[in-house]
Amino acid sequence: MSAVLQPSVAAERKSFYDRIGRSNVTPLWEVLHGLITPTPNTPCKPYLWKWEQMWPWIQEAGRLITAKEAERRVLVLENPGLRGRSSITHSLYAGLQLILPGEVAPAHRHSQSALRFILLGRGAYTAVDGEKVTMSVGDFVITPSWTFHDHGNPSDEAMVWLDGLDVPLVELLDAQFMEKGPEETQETHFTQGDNLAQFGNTMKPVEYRARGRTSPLFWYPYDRTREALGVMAQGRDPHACWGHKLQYTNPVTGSWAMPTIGTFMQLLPGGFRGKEYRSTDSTVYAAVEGSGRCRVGDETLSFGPRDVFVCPAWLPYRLEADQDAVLFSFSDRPVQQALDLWREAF
Ligand code: GTQ
Repeated sequence: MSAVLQPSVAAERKSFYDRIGRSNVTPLWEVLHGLITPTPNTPCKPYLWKWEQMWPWIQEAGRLITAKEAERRVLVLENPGLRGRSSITHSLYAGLQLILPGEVAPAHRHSQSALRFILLGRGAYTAVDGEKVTMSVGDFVITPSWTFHDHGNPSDEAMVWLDGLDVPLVELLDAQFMEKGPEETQETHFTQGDNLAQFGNTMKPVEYRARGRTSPLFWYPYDRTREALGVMAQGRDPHACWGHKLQYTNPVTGSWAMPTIGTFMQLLPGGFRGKEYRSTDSTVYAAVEGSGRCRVGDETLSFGPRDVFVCPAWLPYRLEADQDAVLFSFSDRPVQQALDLWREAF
């Protein structure tokens, strides 16, 4: 356009933009097509973090700083398209947290919601508002918004989990609050049997009153999830795109387990060759069992246990499995659905 523009007109426009710009005013027509795009224009890129590369660095971090000193000893997984922003997708944060035997990560609370997905070890705990759960590989654990939480590892093994938080989303909305706990570790009782008994059996205590949208069940043990997927895989055909896939729910409402982060577990049967899929929620995957590939854009991300990878919004991808593969995943789907923005295509 500017090639055919008369130099005098171009100069007049420029001078106009400069004058109004000094008062914080700008012409829409110069930016419109970058703002309102035909399809999502995410800065998020596909990427794979291999466990075999991460594990030595996690151990090195363990030698360099204590959990107490760091407050949270986490290596942040930064999307290559979002460097410097502590983001794995445009709306979500992810990191690998290490807690060594005998360590404590002190209590704090924040308005950001957090999930833990356990990658390595067993026997460390997280305490949420005075209730403590011990975690094992494959468990999904929720820390609801504004609940005090500390982590500790009384076991004799290192424990590593994937943290997923809605940090960038809460930042976008300027709704961040955070405070340290009155004590480093909370007075707690172990609760997991009790929590699962109350909310993990398609029943709830009659006196239960919800305090928010987050699931009152905050520990989803892997053995139950894995068994469910195994039974489904015996009795039915896999979906052409996603195999056998379950979403974690709040058992009281039937809705998402967390208000801002959708969480899923899926089984891809051995030999599975998924059809192309895309959705507007950029998705973080963590492999639990088996191995396979995600073909996304012109890349092939080959995953095995404990690898983490990300599929950006609206970019078509296909999932493949060698042996039975189990994948945990999370995204901002609940937020998009609440706002009538979510789309998928396959
Ligand atoms: O465990 O509370 O990865 O507050 C980042 C911020 C973990 C946590 C993270 C956090 C936490």
